Amino acid sequence: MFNEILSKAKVPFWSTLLLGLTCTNAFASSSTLEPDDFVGISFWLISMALVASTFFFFLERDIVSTKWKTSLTVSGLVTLIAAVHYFYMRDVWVLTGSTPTVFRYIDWLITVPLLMIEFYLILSAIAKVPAGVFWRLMIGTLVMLVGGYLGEAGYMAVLPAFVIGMLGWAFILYEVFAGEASKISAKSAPVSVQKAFNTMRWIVTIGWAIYPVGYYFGYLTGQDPKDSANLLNIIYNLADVLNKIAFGLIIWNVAKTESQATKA
Ligand SMILES: *C/C=C(C)/C=C/C=C(C)/C=C/C1=C(C)CCCC1(C)C
Repeated sequence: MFNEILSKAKVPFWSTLLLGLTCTNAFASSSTLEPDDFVGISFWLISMALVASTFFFFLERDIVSTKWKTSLTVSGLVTLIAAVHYFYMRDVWVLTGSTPTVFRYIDWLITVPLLMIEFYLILSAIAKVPAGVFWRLMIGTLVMLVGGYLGEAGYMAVLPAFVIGMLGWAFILYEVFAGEASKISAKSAPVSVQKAFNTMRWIVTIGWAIYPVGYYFGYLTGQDPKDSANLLNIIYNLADVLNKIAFGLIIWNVAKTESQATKA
């Protein structure tokens, strides 16, 4: 009987179950959240928005055609991984009032490469993409994050670390605006995919620019450390909403539109 249930249950069932279990973690602690701790409140809000987005992306896999399913899976994984890290980050912040740098960077180290994979997938759904595109996006990501971490965790002076991070990001921007990835999109993609690709690269430009702004206000203004920590975390949190949830919604939108177009 159990086997029968196992074989009949579809993917959304399993992901929903898994998420349900994950959510129990969300209620685990942080009982000391103060009504005037706005940074703490933002951690809470975003944790929940990330959980809801994960449900949404996994369930919506059902309505798109096969070649788009992986993209939605990856979007859901990004918000799932971030949700779990937000539970931990929220606790560090609420309980100690300090910046949860390690959890933040572990999260980024997994989710930023996944977002880069989305670029690759969205192009792969319509054209053959050389592996070099993928590797260049990965290298840029690593340089950017290692630079940032060395600065934020105190292994290096904050300014040179910032410069290293900026160089990694510049390398990614070059690839998506002028490199091979952009040429493939311009040459072979249908209009809706080109539009999505275009929006995604503006997210990587404008949306991602919010992070170095956060770093600047967190470490480079010479202000009171408590104010700097507040600003740093609120700016990073807002940036995550845009770059994880909105980014996923753009992909969901193009996947849905393209699936309907090819069905008709
Ligand atoms: C879901 C998380 C995302 C999309 C995180 C993105 C993070 C960045 C774009 C970080 C960029 C940084 C620089 C460009 C300069 C150095 C400091 C960083 C690491 C904050």
